[in-house]
Amino acid sequence: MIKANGKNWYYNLTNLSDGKYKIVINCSDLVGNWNWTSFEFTIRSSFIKGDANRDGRITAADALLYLRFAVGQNISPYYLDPILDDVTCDGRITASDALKVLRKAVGQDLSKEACPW
Ligand SMILES: [Ca+2]
Ligand SMILES: [Ca+2]
Repeated sequence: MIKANGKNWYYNLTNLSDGKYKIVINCSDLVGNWNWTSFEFTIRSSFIKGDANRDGRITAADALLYLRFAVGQNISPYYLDPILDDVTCDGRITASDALKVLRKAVGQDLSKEACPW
């Protein structure tokens, strides 16, 4: 149910599963002039940075998903967020992130790097 309080509108989205969502709002005034806006958000009930396939472990499979994402391949049903999943502290997912995930997967100590993990 949508609730309105003056010009502020409220709608609760509940029981969402993990994933990326987009909300599109279409609005019109009294004479039928239309405008619209949209925004995206991500829901994650549990989060381990580097765990691209969300199985609770960081493995070479995760590094491969990072690499596939970095080169523009569809990794559905998985997804990576350039901010949340970034492991190289540059705000994007690149092959460097994939390599760092692989290094983490094989147990390398990454705690003393410029972007510690
Ligand atoms: Ca994993
Ligand atoms: Ca990065």
